[in-house]
Order: sequence, then C-alpha cells, then structure tokens
Amino acid sequence: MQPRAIADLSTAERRAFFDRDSGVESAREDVREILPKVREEGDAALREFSRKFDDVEVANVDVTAEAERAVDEVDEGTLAAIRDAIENVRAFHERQRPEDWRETFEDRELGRRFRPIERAGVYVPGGTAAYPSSAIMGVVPAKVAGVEHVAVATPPAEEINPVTLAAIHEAGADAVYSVGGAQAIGALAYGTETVRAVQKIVGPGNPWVTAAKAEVRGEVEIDFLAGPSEVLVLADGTADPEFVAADLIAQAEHDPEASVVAATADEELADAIAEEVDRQAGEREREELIREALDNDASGVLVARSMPEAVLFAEEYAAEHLSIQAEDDEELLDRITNAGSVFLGPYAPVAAGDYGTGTNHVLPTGGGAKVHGGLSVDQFLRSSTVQRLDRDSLDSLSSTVTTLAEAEGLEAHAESVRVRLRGDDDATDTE
Ligand code: HSO
Ligand code: ZN
Repeated sequence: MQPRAIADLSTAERRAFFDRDSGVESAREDVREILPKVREEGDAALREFSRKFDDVEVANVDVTAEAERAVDEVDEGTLAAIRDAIENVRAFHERQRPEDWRETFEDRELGRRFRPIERAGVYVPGGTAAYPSSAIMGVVPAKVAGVEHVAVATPPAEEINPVTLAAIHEAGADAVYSVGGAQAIGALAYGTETVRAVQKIVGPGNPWVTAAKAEVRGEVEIDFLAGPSEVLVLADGTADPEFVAADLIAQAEHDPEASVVAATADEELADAIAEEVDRQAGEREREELIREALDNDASGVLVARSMPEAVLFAEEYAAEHLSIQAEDDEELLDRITNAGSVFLGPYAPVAAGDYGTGTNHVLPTGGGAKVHGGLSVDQFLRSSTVQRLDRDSLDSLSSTVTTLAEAEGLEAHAESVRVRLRGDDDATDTE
C-alpha cells in the first residue's frame, strides 16, 4: 500500500472515496422479483428462496424456541461476554430515552409525549461471519424504547450459529425467524402465515437486504440503508502506526467492499501506517478478504498538506466510524459534523464500539452520516404533541388564529374559536 497525497488525487479518485457504491443498485432488480413472490406466496416462497439461495431445507421458519435452547449450548465465557455487551448497550441506550414534558408558553400549556411503536423487525446478518453483536445492537434499543413485539430474522443454515441465537434470545427478542436476504425483509414487511408483519425494519445486511429495505420503504418504516463497513482515521505525529493500521485492517476484514482510510499531515506517519498495514494484513486469518478491501478504490493512506485539509476530507467522506488519534483530538472533533460514531484517543479501537462500549454499531455508511445518525432508542418511538388552553389563553390567541383562518378562506376554523369566546364581556362583567 502506497500513501497518496490528497492534493494529487484525480477527480475520479476523489469520487471513489466520496461516492462509495454499496452494490445496492445492482441488487434492486433481483429484489423486485423476490418481494412480490413473498407477498403472494408467503411461507412457501420463504422456503423456496432458502433452498435456492442458502441451500437449506428449512423445517421451521419460526425458531424462537431454538433460540432459547441455544443459551444452554453456548460456553460460559461467551455467554458472559454476550451478557456484558447487552448490559453496556442497555445502559447507554437507557440514557437516550426522552422524558415526556409539559411547559407553559406565555399562557398555553404545551408538551410532547413519546410512545413506542408496537412491532419492530431486526435483521441479523449471517454470511462469512456470525453477527451476534448485531442482534444486540438491534434488539436492545427497541426493547429499551418499550416495543412490545421485537422480531428477528436471520439467515437459515443446517445449524444456525448458536452464539447468534443465544444473543438474540438474551437481548430480549420476542420472535425469531430463520429467513435471510431480501425474502426476510419481505416477510417482515408484508407478513406470512408464520411471520407477523412489523411496522419498522432495522439492521445491517448484504446488498440484497439493503435493496429490499429500500424497496419496502413507504409500506413500512426502515432505519436507513447501511452498506459495507467504513472507517476513517485522522492521525497526527503522536499516533501509533501499529494501532492505526490495526483499526483499518479490522474493518477491512468485514467485506471486500469495505472502505478504510487513514488521513494525516505527517508523511513519515503515513509511510509507517502503510508499511504496518501490509505487514499486519499478512498475519490475519482473513488476509485475502482484507487485501481485497485494502485494494478497493475507496481505501488508502492519505497525506494532507495540513490537518485542516485532512479534516475537510473527513467531512466530505462522512465516515460510519471516525477515529481521531491525535494530540488535539477534541479540537479536531469540534471541526467535524459528519460522522456516525467517533472514537477518540489511541485506546478507543473501533472494535470496542462494535462489541462492547455500549454505543450502537448500526450506523449510516456511504456518506449517510451527513443526514442521519446511527440506530438509537428514539428511532423506535414516535411523539405526540399536546396543548391545553383555558379561555384566557384562547382569547389572547384568537386574533392570530381567526385572521390566518380567514386569510386561508377557512371561515369555519375561525368560527370554532369565536363560538367559545362569544359573551366574553358578560363573563368578565359577572366576575
Ligand atoms: N463494524 C461493523 C459492526 C460489527 N463489527 C459487527 C463486528 N461485528 C459495522 O459497524
Ligand atoms: Zn466491525
């Protein structure tokens, strides 16, 4: 891996970093064939697609009881780690729960109340790795929000990973379905004989899952489109190249399409990071996958002429994970607005947030951090606004309301105010 100067990047090279293609567009056509079949044929379609795409003959689509039993199959150490992660994620997400409030504005009592949606679906990916951690990240916030029915869909297998099943159960899922891919999203969106339709679907997945989420959006709510993992490390001369390289490699092992970037104004550090990346990649179990991600056009070690130039690059990139390994990390963070989750200092590897600090790892990718944040409790809540007026507060507002109502030609609106205030003078007279 050769460091490159940001100033020397061609327009096409810059675009590769900023317009990260998650492969979702090319999956859309397939998904448009899968979803209608699920809607029309229900469970039969789920079984057929599991046979076709996962090469599995699914006995029971509903594996809720298996998830409960899996807890006994998992060794003690793993179960303890699952429970510790759940505790940390719960504690952080409890803190996000908004309070209902009422306040007086002049003489009007106004407020907001928050109530959970009733039914949520969480997609837990399978694939080349198992993702018990993603089960925790999806289910726990929904439960903390108070969602009554939280369903999980995860791809079928001869034997579904017991650690994934145990994590799904321990996190508090109410129903677990053995179905993956676009068909899982269809099942959660439309419902089948076995699968209960939900109101909102969250969680990461492969391009077919993501394309299916894009397709059902409108009929059900979704969190956002989450593609391959990304990390951008902003580093200064104080950073340890070994740590920076390890963070790049860790996210690279997720996906050949992962985008991993280090940006620094220190040329020597850039060389050291690039060397470390090459060396460490050779020592990793998933070396081949890692090297593919490192060769990706959206990955690289970049040299800026100054830290402000590196910051500008980070802002435009809008990383899913932003790691700042620099002496003035807080000052650098002050200048950043676009980032899904931020990791400050040399001892905050992204992997800590992936599994256990308590923050959520379901985060916007592909620049999505410019417009929304990661999965959180409020995404499972909706709010109602509340107002209470007494006769005096209506009186003081009446001219504003009746004037605007008449300007809109909505005389009955104005009258609904006047009818309440008629005889107002009498009322004051008799006081
Ligand atoms: N880094 C991934 C989440 C994950 N890492 C799951 C390990 N397991 C996307 O944020
Ligand atoms: Zn990760």
